Amino acid sequence: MECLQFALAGNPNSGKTSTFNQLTGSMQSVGNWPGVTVERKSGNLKKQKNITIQDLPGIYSLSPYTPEEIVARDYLLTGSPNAIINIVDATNLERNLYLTTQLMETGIPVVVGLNMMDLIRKSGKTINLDKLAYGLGIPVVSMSALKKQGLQELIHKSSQIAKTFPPEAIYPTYDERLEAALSEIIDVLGNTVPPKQARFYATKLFEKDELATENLDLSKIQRKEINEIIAITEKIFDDTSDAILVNERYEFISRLMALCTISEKELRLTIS
Ligand code: GDP
Ligand code: K
Ligand code: MG
Repeated sequence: MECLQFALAGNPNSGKTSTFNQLTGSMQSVGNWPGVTVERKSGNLKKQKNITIQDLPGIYSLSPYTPEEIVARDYLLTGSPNAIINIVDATNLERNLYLTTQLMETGIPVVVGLNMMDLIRKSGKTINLDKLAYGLGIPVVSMSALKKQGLQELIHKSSQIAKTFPPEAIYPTYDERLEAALSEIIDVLGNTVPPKQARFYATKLFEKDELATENLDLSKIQRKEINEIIAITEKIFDDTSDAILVNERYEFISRLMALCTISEKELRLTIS
């Protein structure tokens, strides 16, 4: 039987541990990530022993500012999981999706587990899952780790996407002027990075992420060309590169939110 490894990623308090415990039961092994005192937990599925779940520390982004972010990012770039299960707190959708955009850029297939849906139902709010999935371009599964709902579907979708993921990675697209800069950086990178991770490294180099710059063995000419691309784009946007990217991520997310959520006010207007 084929062995699959899924990484569980999400913001702190999104419900990762609850999901992990439901999926693996007592089949867990606990330790530390190398070099840091961040807890490392992995386990096999209760029902499908060939599937291993790697719990990652709770994070808000893949910018390596905290030990948790470094651990999660290193694992995603070098541990080659077959899929990422991104646990998203549906009651904090907008904020949680910020990490989702970055997870998608790693080139690893992502499934969103839209958790806490029991609370959404109770609140009377609605999230259109089809539209959210359409806008993201990846599967979204409605779930509640607390009520043990949606977990089988989550695993089913993850196994599916791990096996059928198209060769072209799916990731959010931004303003065409930023897209132009990113594809120029990808051209400059050439075969310096694995093709699937080119988008990830292009965004990180664009935002002048020091760890990415250190990790890559770029020539002087490559560095110079990338710096020129960044400088021109900063001029065009009249903003710093890291701010450009953050803004574009939030623009993408607010378009998504407009697509998939209906405010209670709008709902009342349509009813009355
Ligand atoms: P983690 O920080 O991502 O590992 O999140 P936890 O699994 O520790 O969950 C954070 C809190 O949210 C805990 O109090 C959980 O009981 C609660 N929680 C997790 N999933 C759900 C859910 O689907 N519905 C509700 N109502 N609460 C949940
Ligand atoms: K917690
Ligand atoms: Mg936890």
